[in-house]
Amino acid sequence: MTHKEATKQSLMKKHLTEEVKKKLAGVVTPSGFTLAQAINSGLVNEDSSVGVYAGDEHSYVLFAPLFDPIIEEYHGGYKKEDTHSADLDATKLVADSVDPDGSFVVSTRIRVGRNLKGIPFAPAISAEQRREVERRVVDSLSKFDGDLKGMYYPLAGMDEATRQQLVADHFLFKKGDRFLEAAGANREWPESRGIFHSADKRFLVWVNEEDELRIISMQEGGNVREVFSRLARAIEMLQRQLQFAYTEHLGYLSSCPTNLGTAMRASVHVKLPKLGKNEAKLKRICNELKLSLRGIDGEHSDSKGSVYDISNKQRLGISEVDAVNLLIRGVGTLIMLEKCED
Ligand code: ADP
Ligand code: IOM
Repeated sequence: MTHKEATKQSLMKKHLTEEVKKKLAGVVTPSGFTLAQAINSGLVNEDSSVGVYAGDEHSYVLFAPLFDPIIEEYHGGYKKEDTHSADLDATKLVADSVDPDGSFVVSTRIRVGRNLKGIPFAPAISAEQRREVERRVVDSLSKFDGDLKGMYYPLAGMDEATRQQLVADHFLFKKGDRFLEAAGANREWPESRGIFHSADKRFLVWVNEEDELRIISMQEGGNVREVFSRLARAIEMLQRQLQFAYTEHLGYLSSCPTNLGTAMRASVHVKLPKLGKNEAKLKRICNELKLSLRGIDGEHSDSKGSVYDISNKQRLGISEVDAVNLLIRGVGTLIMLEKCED
């Protein structure tokens, strides 16, 4: 089953009623972002799962009649009056590894999204603001040392073979993503986009993709405690230098409502040859475990060689520790089921 075959109606289409359309017609945020821009990605891409983007932090307030029900449905019933809190204490994880036998998990990756306070998000940012984001982020990263020390590689001027290799090795974002294109997030490509990474590529930061920062920790195998600890250290270092868009209700603000709150996606690439024979059933099991199923090349891709990307679905109203513990337990269950299949 391909990604496109598996997609149902987007949350945007489900919640964009005639009443909501009427209420939001003519609403414009201070950065000039409109409802038409917010929903364009979902209208152009029939296989969107959510289909809506925020242009700035005001979008979540001004377009609340559309965003609130989407947020509630995606993030496990999260309500208007709920508040979000963080917990990045790696000692609270329930295990060191998602795969103690080391037979199923190929690699583990945890990323968080962040946007700078007061600057519009990718769909509404100007070229000058994007340059400012790049300058401030790269300046902060240049102060990192030890295992987090690295170099920034701007996309503009990067040779095509290097770029393609970084994408193929799962380190770099894709070029020309059609969902981001329709959201207006690919304007002036590739200006002010790039990737920072440490020498061993276990710590990486994407600059100016779907969010202004994607802070990433990854490594081969299943040692999730190591991955999480490295990420927590990096976030703490960046937080000392940069102020991120944040509210008590929505946590860290992101351009896509799926990434609010922790803005964290903790994932494993896991080999499931037996369960993978029935992808519809595997997807149902993942849903029950509150996990998302993706293909091997990121969102909207298909599995290759029975390797799947499994991650926490909910990111808001749950702490970072809880999100990763949910992954540890869920992947444990999947591995157990895989072993039981004949
Ligand atoms: P995001 O994780 O930022 O939401 P994607 O789903 O598009 O974005 O994934 C970005 C890249 O990270 C893709 O190349 C994907 O294969 C890679 N990736 C995700 N999880 C893992 C993992 N556990 N191990 C290795 N690569 C991974
Ligand atoms: N995060 C975003 N890329 N995605 C949820 C798009 C979609 O399928 O709607």
